[in-house]
Amino acid sequence: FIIHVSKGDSMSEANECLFCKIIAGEIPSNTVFEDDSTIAFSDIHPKAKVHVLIVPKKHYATVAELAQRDPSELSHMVGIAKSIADKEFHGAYRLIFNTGEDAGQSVFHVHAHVLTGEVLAE
Ligand code: DGP
Repeated sequence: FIIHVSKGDSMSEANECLFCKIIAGEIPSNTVFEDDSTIAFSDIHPKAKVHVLIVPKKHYATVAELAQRDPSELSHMVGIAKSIADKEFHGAYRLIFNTGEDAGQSVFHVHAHVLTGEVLAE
């Protein structure tokens, strides 16, 4: 059979994308926040005491694409990061968007890494 992939959906969301599967509930995750547009869950390989991934439910590959196509979602994600850090570590946190394979991006569905919960080394 033929899978029709529309322009912009380079990753077939249902079939290929790991984070789309987590959003769909097909793969379990430790969800710490969810609303209509966004989900946040614990990273499977934590690099700090609290390491959460904030993920838009709509599939965008990178933060650059998100900033162009849905800037209000990007600022919503920053607000969620702040509220997680307010709860976990008096509002101190590190927010990272790995962008491109050579910068360490391994999942091409945009996500913000929130590192918090402890004093972070440089
Ligand atoms: P990046 O390398 O920036 O694309 O980050 C991808 C992150 O996703 C990485 O820190 C590990 C995490 N990760 C990969 N697979 C899973 C999974 O199945 N569940 C969860 N919760 N996190 C995952």
